[in-house]
Amino acid sequence: MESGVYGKYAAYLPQVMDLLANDVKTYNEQYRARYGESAYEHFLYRVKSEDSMAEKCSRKGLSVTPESALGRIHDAIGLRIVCNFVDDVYGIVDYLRALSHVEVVEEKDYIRAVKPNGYRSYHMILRVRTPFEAAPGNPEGCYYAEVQLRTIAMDSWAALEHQVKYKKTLSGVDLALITAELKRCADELASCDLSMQTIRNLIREKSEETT
Ligand code: 0O2
Repeated sequence: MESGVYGKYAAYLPQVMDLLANDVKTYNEQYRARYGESAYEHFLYRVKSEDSMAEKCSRKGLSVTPESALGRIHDAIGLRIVCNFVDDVYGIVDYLRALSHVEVVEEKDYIRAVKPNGYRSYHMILRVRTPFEAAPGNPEGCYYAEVQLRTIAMDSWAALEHQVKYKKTLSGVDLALITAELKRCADELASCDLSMQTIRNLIREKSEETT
């Protein structure tokens, strides 16, 4: 039965996701061997449900078809990598850019170009060459995936801001005040991320001197 928005391509999506997830895990093993610690604090990945994807296609005025879901929209596969330190985010970005079977088709550095509400994160849209049949309209064997990379601080901020944005029951609260407070928190967290990075660099320099 191929009634969902992904059609017969639904079966390939978890496999494509696992290919990419394994790349990230391989990087982490190399990083661990070098530094004795993990490159990320946690790493989540998912295939967007067919219902959510069908809703997104409709919302964007696209036909509810595999062509739209896998060719016009690029986050059927989503990976979120949450790191302890900002440099680790950029280390993983460089690694993904260098993969021979991956092409970066879009990048948004919301860490350097912070969104006005305070949102920080690094977003990449990857086109992955796979052994699987591609959806009509896509280059042969190609699937898209969205990768979001951020620090733990950025991640907890985004979760809280998401709640504020989507909670329908926030009547009676001063939304302007909450928005301003969220922005202030985002900037304070960014300042802490910077300080933590500096401390980590110092620790690493010292331990390299003594080994
Ligand atoms: P959904 O339904 O999960 O996509 P799009 O092309 O529609 O995916 P856009 O705005 O072109 O969206 O891409 P962008 O800016 O890279 O954002 C993609 C995703 O990043 C969002 O998915 C959120 O998960 C996250 N994101 C972006 N901006 C914010 C923000 O200000 N606050 C929070 N908490 N998350 C953000 P969607 O759009 O939520 O939905």
